[in-house]
Amino acid sequence: PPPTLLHPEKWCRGFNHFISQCLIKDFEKRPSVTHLLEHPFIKQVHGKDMSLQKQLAELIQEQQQLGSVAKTRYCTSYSSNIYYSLDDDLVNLEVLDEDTIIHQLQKRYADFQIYTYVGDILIALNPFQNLSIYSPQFSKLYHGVKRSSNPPHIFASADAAYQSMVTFSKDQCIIISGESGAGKTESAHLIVQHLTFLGKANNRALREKILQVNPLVEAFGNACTAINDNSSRFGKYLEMMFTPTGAVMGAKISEYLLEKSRVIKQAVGEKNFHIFYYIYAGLYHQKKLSEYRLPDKKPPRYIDNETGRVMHDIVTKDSYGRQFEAIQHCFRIIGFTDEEVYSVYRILTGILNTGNIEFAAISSQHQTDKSEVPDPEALDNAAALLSIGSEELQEALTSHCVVTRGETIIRTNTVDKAADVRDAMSKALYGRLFSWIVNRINTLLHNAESGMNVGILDIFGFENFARNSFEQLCINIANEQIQFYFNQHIFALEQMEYQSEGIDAATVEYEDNRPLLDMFLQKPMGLLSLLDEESRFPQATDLTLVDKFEDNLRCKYFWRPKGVELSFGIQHYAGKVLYDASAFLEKNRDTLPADIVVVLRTSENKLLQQLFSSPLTKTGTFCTYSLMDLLSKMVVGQPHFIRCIKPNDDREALMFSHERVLLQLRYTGILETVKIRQKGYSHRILFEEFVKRYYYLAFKAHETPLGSRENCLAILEKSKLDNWILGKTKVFLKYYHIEQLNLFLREVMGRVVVMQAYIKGWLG
Ligand code: AOV
Ligand code: MG
Repeated sequence: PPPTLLHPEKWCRGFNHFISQCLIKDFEKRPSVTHLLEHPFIKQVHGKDMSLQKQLAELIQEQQQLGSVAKTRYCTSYSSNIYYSLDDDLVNLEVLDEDTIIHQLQKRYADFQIYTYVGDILIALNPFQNLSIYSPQFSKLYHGVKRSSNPPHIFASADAAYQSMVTFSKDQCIIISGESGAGKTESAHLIVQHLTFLGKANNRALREKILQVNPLVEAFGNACTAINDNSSRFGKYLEMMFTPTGAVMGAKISEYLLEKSRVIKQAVGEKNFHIFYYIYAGLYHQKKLSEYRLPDKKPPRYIDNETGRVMHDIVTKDSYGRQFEAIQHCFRIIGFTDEEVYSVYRILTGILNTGNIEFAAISSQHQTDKSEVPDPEALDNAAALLSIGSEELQEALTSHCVVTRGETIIRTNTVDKAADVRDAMSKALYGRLFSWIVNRINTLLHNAESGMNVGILDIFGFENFARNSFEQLCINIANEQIQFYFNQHIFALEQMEYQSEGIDAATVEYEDNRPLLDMFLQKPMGLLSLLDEESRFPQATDLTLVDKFEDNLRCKYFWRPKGVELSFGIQHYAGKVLYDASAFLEKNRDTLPADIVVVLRTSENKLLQQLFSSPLTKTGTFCTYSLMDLLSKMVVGQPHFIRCIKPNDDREALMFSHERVLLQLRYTGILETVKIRQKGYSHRILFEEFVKRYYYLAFKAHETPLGSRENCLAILEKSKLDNWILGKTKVFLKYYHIEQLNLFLREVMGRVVVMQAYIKGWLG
């Protein structure tokens, strides 16, 4: 059949690149459609089919508009045609050294080209300004086209994962890494945005819901830190589920290691989780503070880290208030009931009031370790909001039961102990509320039908502050594991397979962080095991913990600085970090006294009851478990990597710190990645799988060829690719082969479909 039978839209897309090259440069100004129709090229193409001509003309116009609408030079390059630029991919560099790579990235950054490929991996430099390259027009550009038709873009990576999922019915996962503030969370948002566009669900409501998930979860899980105003304080794995034909049908999130300690205390210059400010400001502006028993002159202690600052912001700026409205909107769209939302607000404000409970010592002759609540106001407020008895709460805060030899004895708490119990309660309330919200979203967005998914991993980035505590250690170990996972996929697995398949491919040396991970994770002598062990001794102190580390971790990655007792250093893959071990044991134990649980279970608030109905989590080891869980999830799907890079520490647009970028390129192993992508074969497919996937290219549709070496060879030869290798059981392909093969496949399949329609129509 003549090619005109292909769907015109598809046809145009396929020729996108060609059209831009041939045509756009012929039109200096934006031409009208009639003007375009006069162009000899269009006249010549399908001279008789006017509707196709018109579509073509419109397509060109659309492309032109992109150019003129966009303000930055980056965008203009879209219309200035020649899209295939060798600069787009570092693998094309002839000279491979740090200087050349960095120079290339710097040049592109100055030109607003924040994205660059390293083969199939995307490097994303944080632009620290809004670029107009994420509009619906751009979504259209990155939809099932060849990667080289457009400049590198995060949408192209989302598209690659999506196409790969649809073509091979296989789950995918996109792993976004980079240090704190490098742009992981923004990238994750953009991917979700583009995937919802690609997986056009007929169900608009569902699409809307999915788009609200990130803003809602991040209001509860993100906070302002010294590095990033919207720093993720938890790890998030968002799976978008699709039908076999690729329509969005649901979503699911998993959360890891929420930094609960932030609820009760924040470092200087940092803040609590966003939601607390939103709710306080929202209620302030709605004049509802008294309903939630919050003072209107001075914000609660938990959010008043820099005295006066928050109140000033709330009164003078309304942004927090507006955010509160946005969150209410998110809850509604996703499908939370009014009752549930009301319960959430009561728990949040209950936590704020809990933080204001103060204790004083009662000293009598006999008992010096007894405490009381001298001013009952905050206590009563907290109890009222949590729908529990005020006396019972006071009791649970100031005393605890001990069972010895079958007898229950009540012991009193000192002032410090009571304050610790209070804070532990706030942390537990918030942590469980957060998990409940996540689970509730999953129930609301879940779809029982089986399908495929694209998962997006966005965790907290590597951190190195002036003071680093237990939380930084957990965060940095998680990043260490992601780096290991990257190394495994990019270097280790690849090289192992060359050997076992008898292929002689040059080995690329890379920095393996396995020994460091072993130091953390090995049982029973790894750092985390030692920490858990020490957490089980009631007599242990943070000092005995550091001593234990020093005695057992005898390797070059660990050291103990002289003169500072509670401190120890770790040489992470991303740099040296000095940790302060104060409160490590307490944070790892993360215990909540049973007395508090008993009281909270009596709550008349159904949601709160539910939060504490499940058995208490085990103490310790939570860090290890969550990390393992995170990795096992990722290993399932086919990975796509996005490496975010922070061009400067001042969050300045257009500023490119040579030194900072170089450091990140070094520790992420970008130079080695470029080398292995240049020399290596990133795709290794079993003969059988290869034939199953691509037999269309060399065999007839009704044939079922064997998954043999010869048949693979036939397919490869027919598709006229070069530079591939056949191993003993696998076909070894370069990253770009996959795109070429998939394009051929789509073309052939398209032809088959058209042919069928044609014959059907002809017969019919
Ligand atoms: P992170 O997720 O990597 O840090 P974010 O995604 O929160 O970093 O990015 C930090 C800030 O950089 C954002 O708030 C934006 O202001 C800016 N930014 C990042 N990417 C873009 C972009 N594509 N366009 C415009 N601005 C951007 V952390 O969560 O701290 O590890 O724990
Ligand atoms: Mg983030």
